[in-house]
Amino acid sequence: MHVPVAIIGAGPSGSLLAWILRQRGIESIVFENRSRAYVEGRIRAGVMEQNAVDLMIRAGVGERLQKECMYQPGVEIGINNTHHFIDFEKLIGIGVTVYGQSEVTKDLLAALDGVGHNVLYETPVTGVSDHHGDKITVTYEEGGVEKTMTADFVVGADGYHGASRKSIPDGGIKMHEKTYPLGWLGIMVKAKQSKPTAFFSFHDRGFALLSMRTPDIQRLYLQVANDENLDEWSDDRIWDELDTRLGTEGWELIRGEIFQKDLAPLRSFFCEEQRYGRMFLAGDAAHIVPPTGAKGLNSAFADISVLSAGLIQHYTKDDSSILDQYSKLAVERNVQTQRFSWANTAKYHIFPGTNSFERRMQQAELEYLVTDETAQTSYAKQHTGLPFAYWPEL
Ligand code: FAS
Ligand code: PHB
Repeated sequence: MHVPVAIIGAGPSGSLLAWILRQRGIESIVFENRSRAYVEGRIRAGVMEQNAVDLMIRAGVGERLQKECMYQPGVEIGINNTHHFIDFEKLIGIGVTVYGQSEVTKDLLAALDGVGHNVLYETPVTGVSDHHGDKITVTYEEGGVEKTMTADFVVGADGYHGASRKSIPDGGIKMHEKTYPLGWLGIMVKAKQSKPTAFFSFHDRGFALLSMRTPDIQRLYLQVANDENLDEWSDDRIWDELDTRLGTEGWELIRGEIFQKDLAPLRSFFCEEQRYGRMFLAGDAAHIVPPTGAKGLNSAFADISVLSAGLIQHYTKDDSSILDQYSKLAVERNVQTQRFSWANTAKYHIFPGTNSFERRMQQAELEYLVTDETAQTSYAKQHTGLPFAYWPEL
């Protein structure tokens, strides 16, 4: 069996790519390791840059997003229990959008299902070979039977732990990685909003973040150790700690039923190339950022915007000029996203082993941010997102 494009992973990257290519009549097959329910049920990102929202709308899968999303004109920053609003709208005329990644994934998989697109769930890819051949080969397991097929191109959209990047021989591409001695304890809560926008808080006891999914579902995070034992965190202990790190005079954090708790270790990782022969890497398969910049999903969509533009041009105009720039353009944008996420993580978290001088300087960094309009404008530009180098012709 042979297809033009074999996509590994039906997360936001893989499913959006399959959908966009299909709009232009380009055939693809999507391999997904897990069941559809599992993929849709994963709680991850929640903040979308305007470019990511626009890409969903242009691709014709933005209807529910536009109805149910929450637009945020800025963010609130906390510095040891003082609260400060940074008004992105006033500074640069644009804000961010809250719409859960699980909702994005549901919309994309429903759209693909609606047109009977070939998404093979519970069908793990176990290997990729002939990267530099006339055709590239995918080995996968279907119903416990090992099978192979070929494609013109493979897109590795299978996340950090996927098979695609692992199929590249050592030294095939350069990679950079940093793991932080930090984790985020995340909770999903049934409660009314306590703030109109996301609220990032620096506190001597550690970082805390208040975010949301809907007016009635809140998403909150506490900085903990990256190997924290969640059993030691009762609901009351979590709420008390959130109150301590987020609280201020005259403001109340509204409590509610915690219906999910999770722990995410913080990591920075990226590849210096996002192409190896006939295989392209996109999204978390190529780069991971600590969530402090809310960039994970948005960087994935930036990759898909350029890659889909390149594949469409290749198949509809027999011109590979965009495709040949994909790796360079994707890495250029991602390096700046890495820098913002790393710098934000350094600003807000309390690192083991830092002394009072270093912490005072972190606080001073934030005090400068909340008092200087130039610094706020730069922050707003980075938080709302860098441009997409190319957009698919749809
Ligand atoms: P994904 O990891 O979403 O999707 C890859 C898909 O490939 C998965 O469905 C997987 O099952 C499948 N797969 C893997 N191996 C396979 C194989 N061998 N064969 C077939 N399929 C295979 N970003 C934020 O901005 N804010 C957040 O709060 C945030 N929280 C996060 C929390 C966690 C725990 C994680 C891991 C990430 C978080 N992110 C967050 C980042 C997140 O949003 C990612 O950037 C986003 O999921 C990237 O999407 P994909 O590239 O599609 O990768
Ligand atoms: C979220 O809503 O889950 C979220 C928001 C902002 C971040 C990270 C996560 O920086």
